[in-house]
Amino acid sequence: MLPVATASDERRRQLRKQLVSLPGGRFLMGSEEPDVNPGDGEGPVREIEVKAFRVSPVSVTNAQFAAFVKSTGYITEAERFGWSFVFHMFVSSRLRRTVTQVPQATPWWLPIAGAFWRAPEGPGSAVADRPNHPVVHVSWNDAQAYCSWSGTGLPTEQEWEYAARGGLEQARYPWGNDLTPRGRYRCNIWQGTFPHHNTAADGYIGTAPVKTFQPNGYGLYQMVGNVWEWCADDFTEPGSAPDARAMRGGSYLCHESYCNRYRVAARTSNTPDSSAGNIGFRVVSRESPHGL
Ligand SMILES: [Cu+2]
Repeated sequence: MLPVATASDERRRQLRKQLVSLPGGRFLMGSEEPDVNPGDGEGPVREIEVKAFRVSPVSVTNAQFAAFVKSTGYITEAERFGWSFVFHMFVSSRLRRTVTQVPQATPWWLPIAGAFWRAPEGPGSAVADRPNHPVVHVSWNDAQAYCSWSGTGLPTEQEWEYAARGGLEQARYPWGNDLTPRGRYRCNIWQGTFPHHNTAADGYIGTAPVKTFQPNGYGLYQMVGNVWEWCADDFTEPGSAPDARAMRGGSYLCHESYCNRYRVAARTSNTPDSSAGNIGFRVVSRESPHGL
């Protein structure tokens, strides 16, 4: 008897089919720029060889994550813990009154009961009008569960940076060295005075649809800005949590006055069970596309 292909199988096949093939090669990884956050371990610049792989042109979307949840019944860590971090400007005054403690170093992150991927600003919010926005409030563990279901994996930091650079050597951004070439915005970050006034000059205060702005030389969208993307690797820089995992690309909250981690070489980390309204992920496959 032939195995019966389910709707879920078809979904997963479609997900893998959209991946972009990148040839293997050597590239210069890292940065030694002087304005780099010293503890981030971006340098030294070194030559790295990566094998051929395929990568999603976009971050995993709400619609894609919804398909995974529908077919598996998966419950994210934010749902199990009962809360997640929401940026203060997106929290209603009613919900704000329920917050008793905020993180000292980052008081703009409010722990909101009932916030999770389908209710990104807490109870009463929804993603029905954001199917093509990146899924957020997903932990590294949640991302791994999605990868297992879809037959994909999280990129290593080497793969992520190779992909993000889009074939340019040692450029600051996926498109070159100028943040706004000819006055045009190329990514979704913060404009204005962080953390209280966002002019949204790039068009967005929060997440943007995943295919916003021009893709890089490899056809990959929003490798920087929009949402942080989990990578497979442990993050072992001094001062990081003992179980920390690497994140790359920066988010819609990044601003040069506070954190210039929307450069391709920039890195940060979080613990594998952490979630927030600006953390998502993108998937890769190291299998031959002919096996689909
Ligand atoms: Cu940042």
